[in-house]
Amino acid sequence: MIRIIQAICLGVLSSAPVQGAHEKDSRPPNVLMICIDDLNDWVGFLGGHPDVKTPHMDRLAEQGRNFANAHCVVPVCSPSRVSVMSGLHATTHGSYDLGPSYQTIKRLKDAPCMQAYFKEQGYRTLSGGKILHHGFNGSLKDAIDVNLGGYGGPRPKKQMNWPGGGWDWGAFPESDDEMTDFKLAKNAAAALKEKHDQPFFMSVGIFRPHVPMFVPQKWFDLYDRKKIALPKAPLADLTDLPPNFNRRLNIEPTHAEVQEKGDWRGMVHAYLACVSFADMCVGAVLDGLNEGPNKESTIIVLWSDHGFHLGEKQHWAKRTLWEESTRTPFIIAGPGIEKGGDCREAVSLLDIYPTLIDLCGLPKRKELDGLSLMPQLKNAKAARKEPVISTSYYENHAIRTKDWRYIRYADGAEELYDHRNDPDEFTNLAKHPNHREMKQSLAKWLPKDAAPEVKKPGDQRKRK
Ligand SMILES: [Ca+2]
Ligand SMILES: [Ca+2]
Repeated sequence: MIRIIQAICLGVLSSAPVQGAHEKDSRPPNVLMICIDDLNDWVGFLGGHPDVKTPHMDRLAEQGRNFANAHCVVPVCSPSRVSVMSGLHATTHGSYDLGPSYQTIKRLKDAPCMQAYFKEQGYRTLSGGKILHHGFNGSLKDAIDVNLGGYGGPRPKKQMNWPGGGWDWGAFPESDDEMTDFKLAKNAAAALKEKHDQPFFMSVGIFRPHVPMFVPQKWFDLYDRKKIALPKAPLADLTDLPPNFNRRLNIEPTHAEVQEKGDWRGMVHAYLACVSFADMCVGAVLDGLNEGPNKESTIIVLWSDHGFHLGEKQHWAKRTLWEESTRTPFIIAGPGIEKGGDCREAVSLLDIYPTLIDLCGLPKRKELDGLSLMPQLKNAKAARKEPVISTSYYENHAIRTKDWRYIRYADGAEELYDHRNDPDEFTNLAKHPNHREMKQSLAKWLPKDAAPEVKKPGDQRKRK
């Protein structure tokens, strides 16, 4: 019986490209969601670094739609993930920093996370690694049927290359088999090789390249330390920036600290090594899918929670409203989805939830803030009706369209970049009279009634 239902499902999917709604009584497609922590555009299919090696993700991008201009909601782990999973913008739910968990945010009390919604619709949910920063606990506990494993580790007993804290890096441990991410990938692959009596929603959260940047030596050996390109970070780039952006709240090292205490080239090398290791883990998960019975009936979505600076604009890590912080890899592939053809329209990670609802033919949820990307899956050049809004801390926003980025900070300071000829965002055009109209048209999209910040109990730090 199951085989018959699957056969019907395969027929429907293979003959109906990007159909969306499945016919009544047929089985909807499975979902395999892979998210990667702190992975910026240093992947082959986005061209963010000339030396990076990511063959597995590159192949996936070729097999589906590569959203080459995708941006996070908030450029830091927890609120980015809360936004993706709730389908609601930070300006709706009010979490702008690491503090509160999904379960404790009042505005999300009646907002089912994606896994819970799919489960409600008859899906079996499997999940492992880092999906929500604080995990599926409390009221979210029932959202997950099968736990595929945790994340993090292992770490060496002594610091290797950084004086102290979480920013250490180096060749450790000996083998991939000791890596938590690889164990998770193997668990996911094994589950993907099985037949499932229900449609499934599997989420796999790979932790590297998040710091500490430890992976086995062989991943460092993929790159020639002396020859790898360093990011462009001219000091002169800073002269046209407003001086105000939250640098005092930044918990990451400054570029000056990295150069003084550490080893810029070594850390770029370590990040590249971690990206290639994460890519191998993605490959292991996809091998499991390809070798099992679910290949033809599973939608794949891959994304990262935000970008990552490695010295650009003299900055490290995330939390800024520049391209390095907000741009993320984002691919949708699977049965019926057109192969190849990059989408250059600006899209948001918020769009994942409504798009998966449409691809799986589930009842729509009108309260979601994102837009379904069905038009862009059918036609890579289809315009998204609205620009994408990224927010970092309360009332600081970036508006991104296909060609422009406009930033407005809480104190009114502005930046404007033309991506057609300035992909590095070196030249701030905000004060240029020729671009006043463009600036005004983008400013119209600034959120007008952003939710006040929800803080973790006891967190009294001021956010302005
Ligand atoms: Ca992250
Ligand atoms: Ca500049």
